[in-house]
Amino acid sequence: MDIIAKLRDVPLDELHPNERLKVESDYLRGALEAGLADRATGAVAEDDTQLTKFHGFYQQDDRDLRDERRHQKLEPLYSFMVRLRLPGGLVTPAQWQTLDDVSSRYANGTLRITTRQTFQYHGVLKENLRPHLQTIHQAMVDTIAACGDVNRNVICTANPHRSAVHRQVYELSHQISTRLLPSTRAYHEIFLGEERVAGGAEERTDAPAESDSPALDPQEPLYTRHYLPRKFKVALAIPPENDVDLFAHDVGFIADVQQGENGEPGELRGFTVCIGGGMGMTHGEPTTFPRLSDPIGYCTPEAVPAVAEAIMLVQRDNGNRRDRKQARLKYTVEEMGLDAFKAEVEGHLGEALAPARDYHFDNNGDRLGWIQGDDGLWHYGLFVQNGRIADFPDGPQLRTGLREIAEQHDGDLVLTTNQNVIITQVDESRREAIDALLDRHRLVAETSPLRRNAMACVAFPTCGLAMAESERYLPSLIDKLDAVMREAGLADDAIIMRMTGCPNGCARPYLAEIGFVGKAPGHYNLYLGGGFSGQRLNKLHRENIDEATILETLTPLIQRYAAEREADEPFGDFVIRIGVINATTAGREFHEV
Ligand code: SRM
Ligand code: SF4
Repeated sequence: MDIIAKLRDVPLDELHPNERLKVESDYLRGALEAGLADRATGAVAEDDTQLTKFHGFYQQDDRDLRDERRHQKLEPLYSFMVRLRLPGGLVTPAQWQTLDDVSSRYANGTLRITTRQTFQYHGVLKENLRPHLQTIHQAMVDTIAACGDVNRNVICTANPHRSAVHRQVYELSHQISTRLLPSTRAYHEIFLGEERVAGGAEERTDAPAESDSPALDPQEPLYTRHYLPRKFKVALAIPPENDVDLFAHDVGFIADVQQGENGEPGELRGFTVCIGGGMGMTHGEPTTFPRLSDPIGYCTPEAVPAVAEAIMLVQRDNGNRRDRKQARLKYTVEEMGLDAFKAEVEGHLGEALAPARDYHFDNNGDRLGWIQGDDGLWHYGLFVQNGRIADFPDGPQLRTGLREIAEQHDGDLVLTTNQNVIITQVDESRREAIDALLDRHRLVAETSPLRRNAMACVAFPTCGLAMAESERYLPSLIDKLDAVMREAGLADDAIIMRMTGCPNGCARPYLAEIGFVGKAPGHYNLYLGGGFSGQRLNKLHRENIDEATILETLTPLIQRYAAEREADEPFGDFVIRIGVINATTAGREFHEV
């Protein structure tokens, strides 16, 4: 039964209030036009704060200044976070220069690489939203569906220029993104000045010629005016690299590649399809939990966009629309069972998926430094601490340096899901020049493997959900843990460490060997035992601890790891083997000791 049939007899009042907002929004227009014109406030209307998400931006206020503004009887200092849709993370040098320009013209002068391979801007004032979106539109970049209850930025193993298979997988990320775009013209009308066509939204011009889905709603054929119950995320990975953390997403496609010479990928044969991953949970609510996706079958490369669409339609029609905390696809899978979900997917496809195939991942990091692609060109993976591209006083001049590289180099720049950037397509003869630029702007600092493998989410001061610091705090905690690692003789070892300011899991902390999740200012839950290649969730070890207790807890464990580990044994496996923590084998058992 489709969504319209299912929801026809259910009064909207029985569903989550956001469901009414979507249905009554006139296909995501709401009162945004009037809200943008209202100069009396830096905010938009309350209801519209939900709708802006579908267009790629969030209303926020500076949390550092909240109390001061309240005392001064001023409204909070509202601004917007703007997130780009950038499937596969590729930015041309010309686009980079435009994106860099707008960061100082309309935002806070920094660019933030996200854990989903795109850029975010912070501090965009309401009056600057239109000029911001119009400028990036001229560079062929948009923010459509970057947030909201729709398919989000599609991510894939980084760098299409590394091999023919990387290119094919990157192109699939674009095909999925285009196919699953909402059809409404609201974005073009409200932000880009397009005239509204009488009668409402037009059919999208980039829609696939033969969509497999029934046209339930001519204005919004895939989503209908109900859109999805919740966000929906797709990732594609090329083993042995699991840089995208494949199992953390609603849908994951694992490339099945016939190995070529020198271990580089050869021919792309198809994809194992996984469903039901997700990270978010709520402290103290055991019915919410992170979950890793499960394989449900295998498909050809050509079938990938249709399979992604079919899975999205099953989630659209079966996801929980009463309780947003239970609305992600991972809970739909738990509720329906994997087999029933799969059967509905196959119903949409009109054929059965082939059996899933074996795969092998051996890491979930990025390949930093110089590597050579299969066409002989070189690619430089540059570490960017927590993805923040800025000029740091006494530190790397990341913004200026990368800007200069974009001006002087004609290869693309590719963002990674570990918040780094790859300078691609460098000819042997140009390597020295790039090295000189990296040096001049101090872009390549001496960093430990611990730091290079760490990620933190944004958290304070912009994130409205943060309970503790993350991006602004993790670097100093790593200074201290680096010292512990050095003293233990582990200066050259990598342990995957991640931090978030709340349990929503934006830096995928439940996949880390050591995960910190904010509980209150200065206090974190400490999780241990994640898999080194993103194949196993971790588990709670200590609750609500401060920095002193973090160091007291981790120092002896790191020392024991140095003394007792087996050859090539990752830290996450070690803490399980010595009985410090039990392995988490299924999301629903995440909270069990
Ligand atoms: Fe996230 C909400 C930042 C990746 C799970 N996330 C937010 C918001 C928008 C806060 C809010 O709702 O008010 C954060 C904005 C902070 C700011 O000031 O910029 C935010 N999420 C981020 C980013 C920027 C973190 C980063 O440091 O890079 C990432 C942007 C990704 C992108 O480009 O699209 C980001 N968020 C993730 C991921 C990782 C991923 O997708 O691979 C997750 C976990 C995976 C998942 O979805 O299960 C994630 N974010 C959440 C959740 C919890 C969702 C859930 O199922 O419970 C929320 C809260 C919500 O949706 O209600 C959230
Ligand atoms: Fe904000 Fe929490 Fe996401 Fe961090 S994990 S960006 S604190 S929502």
